Amino acid sequence: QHEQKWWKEGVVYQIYPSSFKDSNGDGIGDIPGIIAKLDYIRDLGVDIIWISPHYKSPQVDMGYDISDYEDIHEPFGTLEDCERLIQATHDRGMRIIFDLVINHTSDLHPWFLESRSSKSNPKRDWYIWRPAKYDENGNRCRPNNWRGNFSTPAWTWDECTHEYYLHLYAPEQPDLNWENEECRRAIYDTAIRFWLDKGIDGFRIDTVNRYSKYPGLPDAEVTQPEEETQIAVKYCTNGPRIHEFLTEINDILAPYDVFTVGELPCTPKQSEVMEYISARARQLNMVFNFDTVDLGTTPGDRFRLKPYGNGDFKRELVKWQSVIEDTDAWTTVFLENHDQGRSISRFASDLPEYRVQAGKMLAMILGTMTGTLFLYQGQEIGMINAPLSWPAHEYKCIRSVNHLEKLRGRTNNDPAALDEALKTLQKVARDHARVPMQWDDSPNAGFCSEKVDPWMSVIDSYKTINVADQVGRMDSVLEFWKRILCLRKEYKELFVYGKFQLIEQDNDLMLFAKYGAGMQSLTVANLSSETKKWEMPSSMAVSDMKLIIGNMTGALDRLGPYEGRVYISTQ
Ligand code: TEU
Ligand code: CA
Repeated sequence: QHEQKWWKEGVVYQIYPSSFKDSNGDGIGDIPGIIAKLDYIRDLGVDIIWISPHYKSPQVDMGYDISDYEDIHEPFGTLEDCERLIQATHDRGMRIIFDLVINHTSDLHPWFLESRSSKSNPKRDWYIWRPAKYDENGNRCRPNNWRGNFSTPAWTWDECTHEYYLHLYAPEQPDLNWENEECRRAIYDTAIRFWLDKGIDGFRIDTVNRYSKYPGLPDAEVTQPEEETQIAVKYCTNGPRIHEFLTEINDILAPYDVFTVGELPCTPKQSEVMEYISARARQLNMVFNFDTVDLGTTPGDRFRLKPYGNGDFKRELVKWQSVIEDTDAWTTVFLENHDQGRSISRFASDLPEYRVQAGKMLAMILGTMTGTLFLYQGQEIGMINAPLSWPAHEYKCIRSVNHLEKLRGRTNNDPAALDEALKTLQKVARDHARVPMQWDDSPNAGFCSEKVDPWMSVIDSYKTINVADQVGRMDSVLEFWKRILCLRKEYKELFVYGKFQLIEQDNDLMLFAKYGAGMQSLTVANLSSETKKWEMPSSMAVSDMKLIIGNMTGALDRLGPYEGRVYISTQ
């Protein structure tokens, strides 16, 4: 049994500041807006909030491009507002964690401005600079063939000093050189210690496995010969020094009662993940594995979709449940964040006749799984993706915009190709999570004043899917989530810390048992729109298994479309 900790049993709620709540009528969410909604969040049953980057930033990648770690993005508020937020969260008995984005900075960070100013600048080596290569015809070439995460080459030529710099994301997000010790120390002081001393309770660590690059930065294998650059995941993920760096970070955190959750993209291998999450290894308290949310996409090429089924969904979702069983590692449970389409749309059905059911069904699965549970703003009311009719210009995320631009260039603006791309974006674009939070059915969904345009369009579904409609209405997704979170706390030995066992019946049915503190539970869920027969596993006595929550009232031995139930036996 795992040792009990506040950060294991606490439910985390992620807030995307730009899109949560605008308090001053400029169409952009802000910190006072978050403060105004803290009671709403607490009433949900949330224990910890995680704020996506609120730091000073030119917002090329929505704040994941930081130009000052110790200051606040102006439209979000001031440093005092931020201190008030920390205080107000604590006053309500909740905790708060911040995003730690230290693989790269903004190209407008003073460190990079200095670094790029001359080859002899003391901060030159704080970023990754390389001279050009030349081909046989004397043409200038990039140092290697890597492609960044947003469809563009990973190197940008700098006219000032005539060298290239590396960026795994946008050109405006130059990668810091973690090999440089002075640079690391500066990161620790400003991005980490500064905020720990302001009393925050931990960090969500952005793209945590990419600080250490493969020595020599070799060319990646050519897997897409039609492309000018290649997927370089292997050479910039889980590099040789990463655990040394994380040990340094851990030494800083050790005196504080805080926790870390690291983002671990492109790392499906169990042995590799264990090096990050085993408690003995003292690296991170837990990580986000991407196995489930990356389903249907290609590693390193988000918009190359491939088909998958409910069998794959189940396999990936439960993968880390069994891994933590016999080890000293801890894990996370989540289906949404600011980089993902909405879970109802991706993994169930957002058709009007099914979406409420589906949202509750997913809540029962997630709410009874072992690990720290993370919810993303809007998930609690069952928000869904923007519709297929959404025009290209509504997509604002740099990854979507670059993808469309590249495709237009390559296909000579072929409308059929654009249609195809929009279909892909409608499933997996990050934009679906970034539209304004749907508070009520007034014209801007209660996110901002009706007199301004929100920075990103609201999606029409706000008229039927919104907080005001759901609060206090017992059949709503929101009230359902509240009940689930209560049950999760009431039976935490079972739902948070329990031993997990998957039970196979129909491919479209997800059944799992949990065991803990002498109790057992059974979660059953129909992942399809067809009615399915199921059976109580023979190891469980039907008479002992009490139904504690469900989203339909049908026949005992069959499950309607997206129906789910949770049974429990306390004997
Ligand atoms: O994302 C890191 C990252 O690599 C993801 O794009 C990941 O591959 C994907 O979500 C897998 O499903 C983080 C932030 O979450 C993202 O918003 C930033 O754009 C990125 O880092 C750069 O800071
Ligand atoms: Ca505002």
